Amino acid sequence: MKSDNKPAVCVVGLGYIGLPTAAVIARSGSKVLGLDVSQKVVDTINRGEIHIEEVDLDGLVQGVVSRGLLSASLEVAPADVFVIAVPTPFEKDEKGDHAPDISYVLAAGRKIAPVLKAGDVVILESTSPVGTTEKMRDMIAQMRPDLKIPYADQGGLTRETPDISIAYCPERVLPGRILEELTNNDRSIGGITPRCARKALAFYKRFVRGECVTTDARAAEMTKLVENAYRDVNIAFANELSIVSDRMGLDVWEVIRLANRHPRVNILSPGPGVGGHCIAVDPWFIVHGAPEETPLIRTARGVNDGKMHHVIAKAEALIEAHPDARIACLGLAFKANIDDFRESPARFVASRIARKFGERVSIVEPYATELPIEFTDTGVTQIDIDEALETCEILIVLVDHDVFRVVPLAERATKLVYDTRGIWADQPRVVREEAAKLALAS
Ligand code: SAJ
Repeated sequence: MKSDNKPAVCVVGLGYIGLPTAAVIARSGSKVLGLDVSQKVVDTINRGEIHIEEVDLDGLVQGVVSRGLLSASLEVAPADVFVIAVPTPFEKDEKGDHAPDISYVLAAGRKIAPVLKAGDVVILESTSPVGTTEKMRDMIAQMRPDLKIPYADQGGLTRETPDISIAYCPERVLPGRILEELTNNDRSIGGITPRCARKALAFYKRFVRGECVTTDARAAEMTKLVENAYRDVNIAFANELSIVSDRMGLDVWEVIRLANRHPRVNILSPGPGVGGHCIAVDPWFIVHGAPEETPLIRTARGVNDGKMHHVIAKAEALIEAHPDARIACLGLAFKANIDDFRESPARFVASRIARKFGERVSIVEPYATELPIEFTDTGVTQIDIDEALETCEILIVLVDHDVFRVVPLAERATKLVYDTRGIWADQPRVVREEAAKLALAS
């Protein structure tokens, strides 16, 4: 590491996590080289622009690029610290189960191995199945027999002082709040050895204000998976309650609001399913690692995926019961106030409704400039919330965007509403059906 104590850093993968991370490290004064496999991404960043949406990221990237602290490239160069933030998707294995694909992590390790030198620190941030950091270490060891590589034998102590340090340190930031959470959240830092953890800790201390807690690499890998599985299981509980409440004619939102008044109960919110790239994915990494021991986590995944089909069936029944009504699906994003439509249950539900009811359907998504590809040729139109309130009798709330949340009761009291997010607690429950029938008849 350099004597001015500002390590040169190489961030591999300039996506939703890698780019903000690279920018925050650059802001702390380190020179950062960002690597990506896409020439387009590299060119965009080198112009001081960004290819993803994230609050305040544009200004930060523009600033650090113009100060010469951040640049992007397709090609690796020597650095003091390497941070790997590449995707770890899953694929269906031969049994139809979800197998984690760590090939991008190993490819990143292969890429940096030739430029590693004594004293370097390699940190994996990608969400990874337990044991991935060790696999990456083994690959680096194979490619660089000239370097002493850390091994956690002898109770975490190595016979010789290794040349390089290797650690796992997962990100735990929320899209939409990434810059703030990157700096303020606590971090778990898992070293292959305690010495590796301390080296990585010294690096994170340069730009993280949250507490940094050290452990070993496998525990840190599992911690990340557990955090998202915990949330998935708890959302599954809420989603199951919503299906039970539908069956029993209860308002699940009211039941949850009341139950949460208990000092030790905190039920999460039902929705149309669980989306995004983390909570719906990471639990499978645990299930894959211990298939016999994970009935709860596996079932939670099934409940959350099943909720999408429950919502589709309920929406279809409502629409079919009102053959003259026009329908507005409110929202396509995977959660509120973001423009991310990948792995979105709202998008899945809306597209099924669009395919089935065609021209009767309109989509409202303030964060989309155009509708995703699967809506092509369905006959649906994209309208704004004002037009939806003026022209549609059925409103299906799929995303809790603020712009939907603030619609006052007076503008929707006569509508037939299926609110999968519980944003309109004051919507009349019994009268609304009758009122809407009258509105249709007039
Ligand atoms: N959701 C519900 N009900 C709830 C909360 C969420 O249905 O009560 C749904 C959302 O609508 C969305 C999905 O779950 O479809 C996930 O949304 P989220 O806001 O809970 O989480 P993500 O996927 O944006 O980010 C998560 C976060 N993990 C946890 O909160 C434990 C984040 O801190 C992680 O960094 C991120 O995953 C990740 O990258 O792993």
